[in-house]
Amino acid sequence: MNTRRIIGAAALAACFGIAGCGQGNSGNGGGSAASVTGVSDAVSKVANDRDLTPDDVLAAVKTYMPTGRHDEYIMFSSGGHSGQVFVIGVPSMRLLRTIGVFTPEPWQGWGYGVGNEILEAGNIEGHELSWGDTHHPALSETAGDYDGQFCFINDKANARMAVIDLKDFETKQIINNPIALNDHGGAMVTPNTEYIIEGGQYGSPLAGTYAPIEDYNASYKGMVTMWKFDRSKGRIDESKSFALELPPYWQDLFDAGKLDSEGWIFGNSFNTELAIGGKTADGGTPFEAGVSQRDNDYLHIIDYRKAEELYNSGAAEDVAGFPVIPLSTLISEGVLYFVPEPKSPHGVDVTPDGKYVVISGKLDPHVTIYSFEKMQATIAAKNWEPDQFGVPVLDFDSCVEAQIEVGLGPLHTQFDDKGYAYTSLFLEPAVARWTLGGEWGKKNPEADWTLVGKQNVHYNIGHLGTMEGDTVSPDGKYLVAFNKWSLDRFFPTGPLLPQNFQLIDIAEGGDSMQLLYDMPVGFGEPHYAQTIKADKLKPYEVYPAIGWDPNTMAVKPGAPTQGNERIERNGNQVDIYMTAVRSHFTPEHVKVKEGDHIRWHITSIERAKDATHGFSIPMWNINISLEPGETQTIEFVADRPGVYSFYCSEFCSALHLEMTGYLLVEPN
Ligand code: RUQ
Ligand code: CUA
Repeated sequence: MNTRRIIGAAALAACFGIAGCGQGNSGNGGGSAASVTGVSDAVSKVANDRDLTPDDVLAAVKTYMPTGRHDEYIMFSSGGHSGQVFVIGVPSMRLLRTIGVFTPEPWQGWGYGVGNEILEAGNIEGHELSWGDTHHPALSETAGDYDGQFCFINDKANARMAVIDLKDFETKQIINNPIALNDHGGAMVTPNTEYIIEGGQYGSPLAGTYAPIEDYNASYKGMVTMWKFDRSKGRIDESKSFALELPPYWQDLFDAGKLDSEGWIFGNSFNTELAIGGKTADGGTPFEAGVSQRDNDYLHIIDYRKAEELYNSGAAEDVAGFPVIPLSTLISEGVLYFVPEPKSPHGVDVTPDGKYVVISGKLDPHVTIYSFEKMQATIAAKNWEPDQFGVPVLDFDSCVEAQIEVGLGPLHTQFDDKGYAYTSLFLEPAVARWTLGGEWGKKNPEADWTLVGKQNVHYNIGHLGTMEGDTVSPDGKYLVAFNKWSLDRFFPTGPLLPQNFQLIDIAEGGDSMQLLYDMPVGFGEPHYAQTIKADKLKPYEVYPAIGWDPNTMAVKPGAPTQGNERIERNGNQVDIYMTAVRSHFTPEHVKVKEGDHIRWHITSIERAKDATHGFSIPMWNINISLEPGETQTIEFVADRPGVYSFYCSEFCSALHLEMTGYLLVEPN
């Protein structure tokens, strides 16, 4: 017999706590009770026909979003190799928006007329980069809580950082790190977003210079960069940013201290072996083995406020035009400490109260929890031994609060509102739920620092994210597992399979997690996501005024407006002032001469929500999106004579196909 088919209406009704299935509720004269009763019978039939269990039906009810209703949370996910950021509603797991960041994105015109200067600012020494490997989105914080204003994201591949303004969900800035080769430990923010942290990854000579790999210990460096964020301008201020030189261990992730530990940042590292890889025949040890020889690596404990003072007092040295505080200064001034951490660590996560730092070693089945207070006492007591670079290595036992065996391949940890922590277990693969100690530990009934439950995931989980899980007041409620392998979960799309975001209900305590939803992710390998309560976001519905420049977030002086559309010629410089509104461009004929330098200014004079126009000039690689009020300027040289029809590429109105015109390039 098919065990699933045992569910009858009663079992299903139990799934709908509100349904009162079979109790009648007659006489109520319609409204919800009567109709829900009816629905339950229908649901019962569908569930039987589709071979669904009561848990399946419950999961569906918990995630289904009726038309017109909005999700409670909004998740900002890295897009991995796509170089973008994806905006996803939780719990429905519906994709709401792609934000073009490091990679051109045609629908928004990102790189096709919109944002070109921002993308070009990310080129490296004249080399155009048309992709990035986005890893860790970080939402801006005020007093340790997401404030809904900005989102930052790193490009691990090319050591770049981007700023997205959540007023219009568009990228406003991309900066290159002038001294780093790649970054992994970014983006993380300090509790008031004074700084965006960008740790490096693989040791390298600073600033793209050359040094033989045999000189690794002396010439290769590690580093972490502190990018100063100017909230009023909504930009990173490079002139107030600085870096710290670290030993050439491979710095991995970072996290900022909060509350008790505010003013400090914590980063882990691997390859404290200083392995340089290479072939065994040449006396080398391949990286995989070489970087895993020691039992411990080093958690980096950094007093960034003290580093900031040093930078302000001129203690930084100039490396390729960028201020770097030398390692020797960090040591002598008491800015940098280490504490041993278990084998090949990966995640480093500060608890919501800021009192503890949780480390997971990929090759150790425990999470190790360090007490910030104990670290400080150990520093004060000078209970340390120097490492080979002279950095004080604090005594492990004096700093550790607890170790919990959670399972195989622990990576990252997140928190909820009930004093639980959740650690991803890459190898099992599962999510482990365990209890915190201290005041936060009192929020749940179980003993402190204890494993209380596990939830299998499918498969090979990397990061995981709870709702507002990196803040001083996480909401918990749901957890999303960011799984790297999906294997059998979806229809196989050839040998390249989607990743799998799995939504898990964590609202109840104890061992009661429920898997709710699988979201196939077919766009690169997203690493991490942060999720914010939707009502904290206050995006524009339309741009505030006609002629709005999203680059400056202000009205652009001289932007085309209705009634002053024109074409101005000055030698071979031609300025076109055009407006767009349903369903025409003005002017519709644009006549220029071969070789003219064109500046095409175009404003959408729409004020209606969602009345977006596109503006495309086929054959010229131009395709932009004009949201209501937006103005853009496109520049190109009309070096090909001919007749070209430009058109609106967004189905904006019944006469959308008529929203067109001619660009006539007269031959010389
Ligand atoms: S990390 S591998 Cu965030 Cu686990 Cu990039
Ligand atoms: Cu405007 Cu189509």
